[in-house]
Amino acid sequence: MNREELIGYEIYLQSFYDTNGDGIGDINGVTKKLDYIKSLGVNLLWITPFFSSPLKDNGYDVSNYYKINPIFGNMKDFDNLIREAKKRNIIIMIDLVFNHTSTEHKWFLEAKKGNKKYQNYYFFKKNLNNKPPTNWISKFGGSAWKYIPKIDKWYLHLFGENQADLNWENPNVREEIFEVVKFWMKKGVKGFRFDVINLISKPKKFLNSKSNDGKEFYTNGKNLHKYLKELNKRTFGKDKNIITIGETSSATIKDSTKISSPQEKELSMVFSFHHLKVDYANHQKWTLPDMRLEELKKILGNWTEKITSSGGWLSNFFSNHDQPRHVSRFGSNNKYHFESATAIFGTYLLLKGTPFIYNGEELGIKNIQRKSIDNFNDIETRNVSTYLQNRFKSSTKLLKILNYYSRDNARTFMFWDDKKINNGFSSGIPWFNLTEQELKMTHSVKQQENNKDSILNFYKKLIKFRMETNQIKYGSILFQNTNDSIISYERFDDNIIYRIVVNWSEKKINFKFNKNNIIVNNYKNIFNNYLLPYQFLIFKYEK
Ligand code: TEU
Ligand code: CA
Repeated sequence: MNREELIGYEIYLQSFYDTNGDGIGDINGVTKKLDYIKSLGVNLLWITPFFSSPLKDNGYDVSNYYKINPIFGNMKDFDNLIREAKKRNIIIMIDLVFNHTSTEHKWFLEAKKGNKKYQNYYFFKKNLNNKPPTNWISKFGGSAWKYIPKIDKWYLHLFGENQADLNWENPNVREEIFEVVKFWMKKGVKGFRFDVINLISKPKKFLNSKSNDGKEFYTNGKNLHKYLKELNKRTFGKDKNIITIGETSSATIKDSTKISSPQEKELSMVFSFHHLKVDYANHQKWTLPDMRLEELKKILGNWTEKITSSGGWLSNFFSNHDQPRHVSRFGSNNKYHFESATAIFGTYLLLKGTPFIYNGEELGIKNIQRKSIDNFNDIETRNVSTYLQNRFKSSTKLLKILNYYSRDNARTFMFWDDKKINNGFSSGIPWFNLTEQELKMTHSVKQQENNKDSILNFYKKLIKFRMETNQIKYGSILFQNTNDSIISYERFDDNIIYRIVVNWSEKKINFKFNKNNIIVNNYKNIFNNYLLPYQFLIFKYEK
């Protein structure tokens, strides 16, 4: 399938569907719901990591790349999933985490014992003056180095201390990684997401950082493109049907274009995150949100136009398992819930690129509210909160910030049937606790399937429209200069123009248009001189 024709969907495995009553979503749960996924119009299914793991970061800490964690199922279940997905023309995309391994991976266990060969699989540095080798900060808070007294050395971990960074400079490490990819290719996997892939190239010398976090030394490092080319050539590059996505936070337009341009032979596309930092105050995630819509418009326009016109390709999305639920973040939880959920979806679905839906957003699932700091589940939120506690005098403010950004928001389970226990997610006790009130916050799949005016049915209708419309799949894109809270762009070829107009606010906005050109609208009534709150419109014009 071509990149233009793909509709992606991300499944957070432990929260999707539990088939054996242990409270944890599993591989068989995905297989059971393939018809649902198909009914949405999805043909590319990304499943978060299911490999052996101590689950300190919910599977992004892999201890064996060749084995399936028994809580998610076994190899037979996986083979069955691949087979059933294939019958429905759905590509399964697995999530490979190669920037780091779990500290329980056998390579790390060897290294920890003093084995030089395996120490060279990671970044181990001699202890000089009982201080970390550099001042770099882990993305989950605290120093990026951890000391092991027994061998008197420090190792690098850009994420949690149980996630040790792999040394891609070591050719043996790259060989090991290629073997893993080939193993899953042999199993018939046709899609790979590469976790934080633009962090893999580390510097030769480890120096102190002026900005104090070290990002400048390892983000889009010197050998990134070289390694991606090698990975491509040695593994998936041999199969034209394989789709690959790089998760590349903080990549530049230039690097993203290069990574995703077919002639460069690196990856098929990238996930960029700049548009999801538009509410960070002072470029800091853990602050009270300060939404800048102008910046969002600029980034969406700039990135999509520049990258796609130079041959590169983006995966477009507003939610994933690391982000707050977008309807709560950028839209409305109450009065305009339907309107804002459909408006945000329409904004990104019709962009040039491959759209990615995050499980539950098609129901309009909302953020949750933890009542106390101790109630958070996610490792990032927990770590970060310990470092933030001294910065905030009031714990109410800190709790507000944590509730806004915490990854727990994204990890709530799917609502299949509100008549059933745990909304049909599991017959047991879910790994993720929701209050009675939270269980009622959004209608389930079953209820929305039976309501033609639901968010879910709007998703289906719009996906169908995208799939049937060449100008949206293959056409050009041009953002419009709009003031106020309107996001608008055109998708066109030589004959037809579609103009997408979205009101990203709760205000009515003066805006004149011809009703006869409207082909999609998320309201029943239309006034031709203003846009209603979160109104989403598609106009069609013949050239
Ligand atoms: O995410 C990388 C990443 O950039 C986010 O975790 C980000 O650092 C965080 O949300 C910023 O505040 C990937 C995975 O998607 C994530 O789930 C993993 O925890 C992380 O890598 C480490 O593997
Ligand atoms: Ca289970």
